[in-house]
Amino acid sequence: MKRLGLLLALVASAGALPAQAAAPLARVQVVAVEFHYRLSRVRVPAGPVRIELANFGQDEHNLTLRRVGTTKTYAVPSALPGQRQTVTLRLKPGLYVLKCTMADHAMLGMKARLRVRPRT
Ligand SMILES: [Cu+2]
Repeated sequence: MKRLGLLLALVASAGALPAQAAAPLARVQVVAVEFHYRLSRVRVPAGPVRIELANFGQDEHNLTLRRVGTTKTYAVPSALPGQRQTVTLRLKPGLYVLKCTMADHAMLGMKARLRVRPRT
């Protein structure tokens, strides 16, 4: 009986460790209409971020993200009117520029900024 108690204590403490170490998931919703984005928030902590593109417009829209000073571009697949697309990215601290790459949408105003701040 003593051994069972010890075993249960070990299992309980082992199970608690990963939960403390994992960074919580941040979420951002980006609503797309002609021709701008509306973000649910403009700042998120670094780490895993779930981005949902919700197309409330009448044209097809997509979303790309690029951290200022870098060349890597993350892409959220395009969404038809009424559709949503979701991706989960692991973002480093910095300023990200969001753009729609459909036709001339970015030039017409489909641009936004997202600040990813260091996790404290
Ligand atoms: Cu667009």
